[in-house]
Amino acid sequence: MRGDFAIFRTWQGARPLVYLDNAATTQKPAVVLDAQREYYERSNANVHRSVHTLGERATELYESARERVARFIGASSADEVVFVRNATEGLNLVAESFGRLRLAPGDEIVVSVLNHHSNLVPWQQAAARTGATLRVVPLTAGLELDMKAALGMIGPRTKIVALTHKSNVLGTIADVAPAVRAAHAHGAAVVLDAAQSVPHLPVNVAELDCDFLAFSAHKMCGPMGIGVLWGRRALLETMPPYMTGGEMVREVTLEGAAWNELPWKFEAGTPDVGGAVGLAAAVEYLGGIGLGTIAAHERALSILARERLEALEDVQTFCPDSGPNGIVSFRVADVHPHDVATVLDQEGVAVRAGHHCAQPLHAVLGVPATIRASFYLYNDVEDVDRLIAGIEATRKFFGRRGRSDVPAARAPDGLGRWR
Ligand code: C6P
Repeated sequence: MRGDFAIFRTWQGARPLVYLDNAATTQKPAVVLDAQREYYERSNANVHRSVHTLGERATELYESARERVARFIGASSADEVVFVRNATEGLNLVAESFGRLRLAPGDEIVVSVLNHHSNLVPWQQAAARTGATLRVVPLTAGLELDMKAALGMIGPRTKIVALTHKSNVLGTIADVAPAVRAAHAHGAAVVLDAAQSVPHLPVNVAELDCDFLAFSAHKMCGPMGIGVLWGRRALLETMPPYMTGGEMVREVTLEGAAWNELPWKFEAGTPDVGGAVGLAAAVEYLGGIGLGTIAAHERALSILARERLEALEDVQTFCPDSGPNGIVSFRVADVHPHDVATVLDQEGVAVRAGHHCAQPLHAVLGVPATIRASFYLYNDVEDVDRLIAGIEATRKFFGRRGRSDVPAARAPDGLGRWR
């Protein structure tokens, strides 16, 4: 697949590029870049407001992209697919609009310690606005979502259950079915952050039976600047708009306005038409390979990476018992993760170091930061070799005992996984 991605040819580093920062954003294949370029060269116009040919062509491309996305995630109607800027905006939309509608003092929002800040901070804010409180589902000792604890928390006060489908740090895939059933039994809605699952696994909203699901195009070979919020029609229809202005209204007088139909009620202003076209091309590209194939490929590479990292004396990994799923976060004893990432970069290996916008999770893991290698369809076994060689270079650079000014990881916080 690497031949589809120009970045590997245009890279000018001393060594060939090994890109292992796919959880942050993925590279873009030629079909996506071509689709966007072709749109701007041949069909560019504003949508939903022009009767001229270009305007109609742009509208047709934009709306057919929505239909393509709807089919990709198993939505029953394209009207349930709202184009937003990214997963973060989709989650904020739900927290603000649905939260305003549904939450009152004494109500509870169930989140998990796996949640990315984008699926945590909006709920903290919603709770502060409405007087609701947050309940936080912990992890098991095996770094899985503690479903038993989740089921103990979901009850008559629960109005919203907002979970991470796949963790961007641990790669843990949450089997959310029991939580969905419990939430629905109590009349609560389930919001899934699918920023790391839709790009990497087959995801079907009908099978998941969730109520909202958000993801970003840029993590799935698509462009930056566009994402998707899928929502159950019955809920979206009752929700107030998130932003107001042009396009999202049916009629406006000086006294007030009536809202447009779904999904446009939630798409104020000129949308990212070129982005939607690029996203549709990305969906087509991934669909052509098969999400099951992608998931298996990444999993195999990450299992190998984890094994080889753990074979190194000074390395500890953070993976769930169910195995790494395309993501391996780790630490090299006594060397700060940013230093490791800097040495790896000099070796042509791009990884991310830090808290990955999941500070509460790192607090539970007992470390302020990790190094993260995240795989995608264009990675291969040689990339794992280069990662391991880069870690060897890091250990050599800092000496076996490493620098003394960086504190070692704290003792395991009841999770008991590391030395
Ligand atoms: N995680 C990472 O390096 P946006 O920025 O809106 O496209 O995606 C936010 C987001 C939400 N949920 C999860 C699980 C995510 O992983 C992310 C983005 C990147 O891990 C950037 S922090």
